Amino acid sequence: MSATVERTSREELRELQNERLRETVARAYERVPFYRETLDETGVSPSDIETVDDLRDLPFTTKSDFRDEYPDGLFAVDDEEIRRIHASSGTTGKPKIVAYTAADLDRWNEVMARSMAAAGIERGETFQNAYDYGLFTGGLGFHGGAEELGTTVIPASSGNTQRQVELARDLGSDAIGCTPSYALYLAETAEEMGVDPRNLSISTVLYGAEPCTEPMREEIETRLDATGIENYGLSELIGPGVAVECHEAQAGMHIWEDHFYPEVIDPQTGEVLPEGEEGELVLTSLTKEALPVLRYRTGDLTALTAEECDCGRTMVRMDSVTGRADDLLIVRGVNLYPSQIEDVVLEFDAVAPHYRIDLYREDALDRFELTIELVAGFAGDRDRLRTDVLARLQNALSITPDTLELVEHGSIERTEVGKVKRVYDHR
Ligand code: DLL
Repeated sequence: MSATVERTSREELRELQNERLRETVARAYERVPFYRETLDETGVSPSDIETVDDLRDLPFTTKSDFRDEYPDGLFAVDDEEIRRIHASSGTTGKPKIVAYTAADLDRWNEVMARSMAAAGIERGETFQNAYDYGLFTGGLGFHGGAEELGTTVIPASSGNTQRQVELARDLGSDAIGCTPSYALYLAETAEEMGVDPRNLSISTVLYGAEPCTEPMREEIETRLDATGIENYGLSELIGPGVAVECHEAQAGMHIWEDHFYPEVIDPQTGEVLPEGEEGELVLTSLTKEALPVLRYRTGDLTALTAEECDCGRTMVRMDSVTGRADDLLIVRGVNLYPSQIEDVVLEFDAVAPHYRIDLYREDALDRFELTIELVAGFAGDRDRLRTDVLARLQNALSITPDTLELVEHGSIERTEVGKVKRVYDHR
């Protein structure tokens, strides 16, 4: 299916989704014992699911289902049909193993090429792929899309940052794909090498795989003098290639709804929420062969809008992920997402986009320590800055840390490979 599907009418899109959903449900029911059992238990037969509106009758699939069915209990094809395996970067417990048939890989390349084109990257340009290659879906996912689109791909993978700077400079990379924290690390490394990152030819940073607040995006755009475009995805559904911002509007990420059907639910009750309300994103794959997923609870918090976008694409848009349902920190009874803290502290020009949160329990009480980093060459009044940051936190979040440490630029460890870790819950 060509990119014209991105601008099809909502009615035509709905028809396509309904048709694909019926095939997916039938496939999952026939080939995956897990789905057969859960549907039978719920009393739903595949023929009851005629349109996407009927999805609400289906039970959710969760991360623990992936864990229980480890490694291949959710696969819907025989081993000989599988062309590739990836695994998710689970921090605890077993990784989630995911599989692709040849047709799945083709579709993945297609949605990735569409994502890169929507980001404003063009055929013939040079794309530096600094997502990690290997079991993580980022590296090979972007690689396939970049080739499909017709860019020259530099398979740099993550790490080796000085060499990445040299590659970008010497080969004239037009765009780079990486995590938002890595984009900043790259800029910092370039500066240390005496290379002004704003003078690199990179004009698009296609970032994703980690949360990124608006102040963080601004920092990336300024430091690299480039446009920051966000993309979202997860291994369980495909990898990267689920949603991306368009460069025309940069106003939320278009979900490739011809392949992934989105719902947003109240994470407590499971009830489907109306458009515009924030809740947990639930996704159903519409074309996956090896690993069809029905109503997968992503754990990611966002809101959807079907309002027309300036770019002319009709596919719904999701907001940046504000946090994961399981990132929620309950500190002295107050609900807190790390991104809320990031939003507040990065408003201060004197604060660099690096911070860490440490939580301890002492005598049955929570102890909350926040460490923030000063920008290079900070010469202002630290006590004053500390007082101002504490006041803003209290004002915005009704909580202040027990200690707020201001550290010199470069003191907080950087992440060169993989996803950044900012919260250390020692409780
Ligand atoms: O991170 C796929 C990916 C690769 C997306 C490269 C974008 C770019 P997983 O390792 O399975 O797959 O992790 C998926 O990462 O459920 C979110 O919690 C988080 N995540 C991904 N993109 C974003 C984003 C890849 N733009 C999990 N903002 C997801 C916030 C994101 N979180």
